Amino acid sequence: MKQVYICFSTDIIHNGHLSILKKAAALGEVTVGILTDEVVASYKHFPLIPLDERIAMFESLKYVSRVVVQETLDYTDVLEQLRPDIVVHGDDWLVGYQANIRAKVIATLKAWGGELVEFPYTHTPTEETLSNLDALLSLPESRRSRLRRLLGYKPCLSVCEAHNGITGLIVEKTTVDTPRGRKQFDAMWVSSLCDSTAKGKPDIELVDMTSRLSTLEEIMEVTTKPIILDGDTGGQIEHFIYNVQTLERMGVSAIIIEDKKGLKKNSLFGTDAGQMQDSIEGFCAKITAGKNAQKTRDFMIIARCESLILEQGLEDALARCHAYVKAGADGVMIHSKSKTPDEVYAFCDAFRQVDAKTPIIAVPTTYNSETEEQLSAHGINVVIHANHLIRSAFPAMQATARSILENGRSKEADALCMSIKDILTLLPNR
Ligand code: SPV
Ligand code: MG
Repeated sequence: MKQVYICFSTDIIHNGHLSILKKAAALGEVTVGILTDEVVASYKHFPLIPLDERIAMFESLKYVSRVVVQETLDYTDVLEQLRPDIVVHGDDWLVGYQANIRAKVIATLKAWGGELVEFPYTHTPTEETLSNLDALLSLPESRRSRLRRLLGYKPCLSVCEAHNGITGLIVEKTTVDTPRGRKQFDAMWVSSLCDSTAKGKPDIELVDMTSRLSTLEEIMEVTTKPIILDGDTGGQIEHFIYNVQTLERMGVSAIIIEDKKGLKKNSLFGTDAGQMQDSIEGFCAKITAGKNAQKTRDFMIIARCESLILEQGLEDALARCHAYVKAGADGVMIHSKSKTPDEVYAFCDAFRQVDAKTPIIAVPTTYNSETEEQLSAHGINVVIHANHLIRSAFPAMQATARSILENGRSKEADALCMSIKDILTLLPNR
């Protein structure tokens, strides 16, 4: 009997899947490959159904003899292991980013005389309806837990700032095809700097929580990715515990609070701003109160250490972060305004000798020569690109405003703008 291989990433099995499986079974004994959660999340969306349940779903089908895990979008490794006679696929991968994958399948199969059999891809009404299930990803229960789940299987998450609906959509939808596969952001950072700047205000906890929550609402209405809120100092403990519960209820995945007190100013001012660090005991009490207040297991409270910003040294940063983890913090963010990554790497290397698993978060605004890959090699699990959408938008908007003033008309500014047609069709009607 011929050996047939077919790969799936779907959360739900509908008629179209059953029909192609039936055709595959008519060709021989069918092995189904299931893409891992990580691979599905990287090229499509976060899977609603986790890998082990998707495996069980396919194992129970009469057309399927066995199920294996396919660990990359590229078929080469799995095909070389299984050496099937036939690979089955719909004919929907002739163009687009999958065309390369298809070409490699054909080349790999050649080595043992295998063939690719493609069946016409049929869009069914059921499939259309089920694709709306993506909307479930934005529900609080589903969205909230996703940051923890991503941290569970991805060594390093890439996070970008969003400060309103449109920037949320940019973080949600932007994808790039790289030689190593499709890439997209894993989560959004709702920065205090960007949220304040977008409202024309300084980053001093002047934009109050009610206003921050309305920014979150605006972003959450149009996106599905997990959200990390920059919670500044977390405020008074008595207020913090209420805010934790509100954020949880909304479906925010994590809040990061920093160990400063008094009038908070942006960290990148460093020691010039005369900022005060909280005591270890004071900040630990805030973390513990927040952890005791939260109602779900999913929500994360991440402690941000300002010792390097305030030039208190590596030992102080380490002592504080270990204490914060003991007090219940689900992760530590080590911040730095240095132009090189040296002090952050020294911190990470020393921290990891004592604590192998607590997630480390970094914000490489000043040391941005480092790639996510280099940061990850030092044990950093979340890289936040904290302010880049607003910083890139501002000069673009300013140039347009100047051009209109200088020319007394907007014709010259057309070159700086997207077309009316594009802006009108940017957002699909829902
Ligand atoms: C923010 O984005 O608001 C931050 C990071 O807190 S930083 O601006 O570097 O302090
Ligand atoms: Mg901030």
